[in-house]
Amino acid sequence: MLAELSAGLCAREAHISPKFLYDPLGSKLFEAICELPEYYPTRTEAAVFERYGADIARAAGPGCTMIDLGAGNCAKAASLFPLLHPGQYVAIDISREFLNESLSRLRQRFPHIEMTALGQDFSSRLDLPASVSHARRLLFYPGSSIGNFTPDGARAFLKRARARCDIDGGLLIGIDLLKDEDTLAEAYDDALGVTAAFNLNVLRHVNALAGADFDVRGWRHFAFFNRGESRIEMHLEALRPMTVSWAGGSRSFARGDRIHTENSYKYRKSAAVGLLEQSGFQATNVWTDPDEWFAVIHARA
Ligand code: AVI
Repeated sequence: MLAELSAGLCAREAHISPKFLYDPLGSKLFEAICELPEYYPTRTEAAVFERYGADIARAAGPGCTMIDLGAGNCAKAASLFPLLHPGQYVAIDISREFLNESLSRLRQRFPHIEMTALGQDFSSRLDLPASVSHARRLLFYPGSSIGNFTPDGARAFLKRARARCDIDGGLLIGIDLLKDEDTLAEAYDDALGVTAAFNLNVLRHVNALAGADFDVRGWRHFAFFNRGESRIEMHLEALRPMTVSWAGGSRSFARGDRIHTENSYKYRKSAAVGLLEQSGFQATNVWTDPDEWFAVIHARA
């Protein structure tokens, strides 16, 4: 982790992997982002689940083994339990502690579903223990988290995930679609500054992880839509010249220098389907909201 952080901070274009945005406070700030009026993806995806729940359940088939990639508070999966009736639910996220809290609440509401929590950075490797049934594995990857990979990274990730399914397996994924740039820009730079706090918090996390001495007040949140790459980019911009040190390294930043912290790719509907097919999946259904802002796709493995 230290080597990864150090390499990113020393790179010609300094960067910090977006996975470091999610310490306990970062996860809470992300939950708050999902409540913001500007951040349309969460509510738009929820509306698609709500409207097409019965169709989604038909496509997924009954009694699946639901594997939730990046489960967080498990709320999205839980909202689908009454429709999908999974036989087993496997919640995977970086923080197992957070998952255990969520699962203990869910076990009371759904005592007939066997539930397992796995603390794993599944973005680089997906290991499922032998206790996870092979029957009808349904990979559940909502929230357009796939957008935080580059398209190449997304294909590599999807191929690895698909390799964990047998022929009766599938994928239920949420993908954010390309839309007008003002809507996109506001979603990543809200009026309350919650996204700014989420982004700046990565510096506190890096201070804790790498013994760094970032002064959070010396940086500002900067997000914009990069049209050529079809992605929102989040950066942190230095407000004054400074030198930052961490265990095993240091770097000087001039005023205006940036650290790239996240990409969030936005796909056209056809490109979203293409991404799945290039990864070996066969899309069976694409559901969207009436404005086509967000797509939920079911694909066979
Ligand atoms: C988790 N991920 C899909 C979010 C996104 O929209 O890319 C993370 C996020 N970054 C800023 N706001 C939300």
